[in-house]
Amino acid sequence: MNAVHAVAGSSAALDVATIRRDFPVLERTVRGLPLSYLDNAASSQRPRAVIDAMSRYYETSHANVHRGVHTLSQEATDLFEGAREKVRRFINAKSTQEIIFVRGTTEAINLVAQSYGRPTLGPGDEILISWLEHHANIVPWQMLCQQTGATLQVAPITRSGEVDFDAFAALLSPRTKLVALAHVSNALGTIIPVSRFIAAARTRGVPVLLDGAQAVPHMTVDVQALNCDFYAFSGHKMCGPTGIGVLYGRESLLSAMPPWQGGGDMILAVSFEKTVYNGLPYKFEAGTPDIAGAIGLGAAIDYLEALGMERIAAAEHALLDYANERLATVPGLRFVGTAPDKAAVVSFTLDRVHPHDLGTILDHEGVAIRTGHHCAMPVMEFFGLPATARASFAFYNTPAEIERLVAALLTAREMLG
Ligand code: 7TS
Repeated sequence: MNAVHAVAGSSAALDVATIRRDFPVLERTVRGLPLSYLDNAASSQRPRAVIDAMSRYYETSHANVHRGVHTLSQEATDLFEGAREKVRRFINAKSTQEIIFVRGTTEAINLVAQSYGRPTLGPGDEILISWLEHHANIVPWQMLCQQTGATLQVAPITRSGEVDFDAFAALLSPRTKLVALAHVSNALGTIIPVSRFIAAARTRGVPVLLDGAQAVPHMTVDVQALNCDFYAFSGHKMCGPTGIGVLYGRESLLSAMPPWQGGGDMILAVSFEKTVYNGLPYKFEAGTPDIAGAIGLGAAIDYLEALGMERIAAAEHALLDYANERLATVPGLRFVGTAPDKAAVVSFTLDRVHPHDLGTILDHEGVAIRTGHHCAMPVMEFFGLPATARASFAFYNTPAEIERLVAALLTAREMLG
């Protein structure tokens, strides 16, 4: 019995010791020490159920999808489309036509920029983002601005790392043609109260894209309740494989958008005179998709759902509280990003110790954290820092791992501080 079966159906807290046995990599050592993997915001680890689902597909059912009447092709298609239905249910989209498989959050945002933004925006139009975005939610819009003559507007953040709602609302104008916001900040962990922002934009008729890369793995996401127009996320941050992600789009918008890549699967008929495009969602899925990736993502969703997103959120919140309390005892440690509502991400600096040196020393202690600008250079600039150290937790982490982080930080301080 794996951990999923052990806890399914009960309202008890997660049994982390059992859950950890579902993740083969958590059993390995690093430099002779047990691994404390605290870099989940960059990429989470995979349970055996995900690895097995992908191996089983390759071992028994691999063929190309949507194009063969033979048994293997039909099996592969059923598994692939079954995964799409799991994604739809997981984020409560109305229809599988609204679920586009892409490589990840980055590709999803680029798709919207090029397929929604490029034909509709022109000089004088504005795209409104915030100061705490990941580069994936900045650069595609800058490229779009260069292509169309539109301009990028940026809503400021506060010292605690929250998006300033009043400033955001003041930046909304008849020129605003699209709002693109993180649901959860990767560099600071801030949970943005997106409903408020979405309501403000939508009353002015402005569509909203949410970058959900850091939200979907850690909380219940319901795209209909959010009432957003686009929602992007990545499989590899939610216990699924790399190379697969999702763009949710409101059907009325997706149907009006032209395809962004041409090729097989996205067409109904091709002649040299004219090509008739396929319907949704295939119009946006040119070429052979990442079939195994989608199947693995479906298995990851099964795994997370069996644990229960609410229990996952509660477990991670307890880890965040514990980390905040314990890290506050480390002399010279300064938290960066102190919003009251946060996902389990802690960014910090340590006096007189460069984050990169810190990362290296921690690795020698078997503790994996991320150091650097976290692909959010404007956030670093805002706080006047070149980099931070960032510990980010998943439901399989333990207080003992946080103790090891604290001990390793004290060691680093002794060596370098
Ligand atoms: N948006 C956010 C909020 C992210 O955290 C990331 C990845 C992306 C977009 C891009 O996702 P991808 O799967 O397309 O690469 N964030 C991180 C991070 O924090 N450390 O490494 C990658």
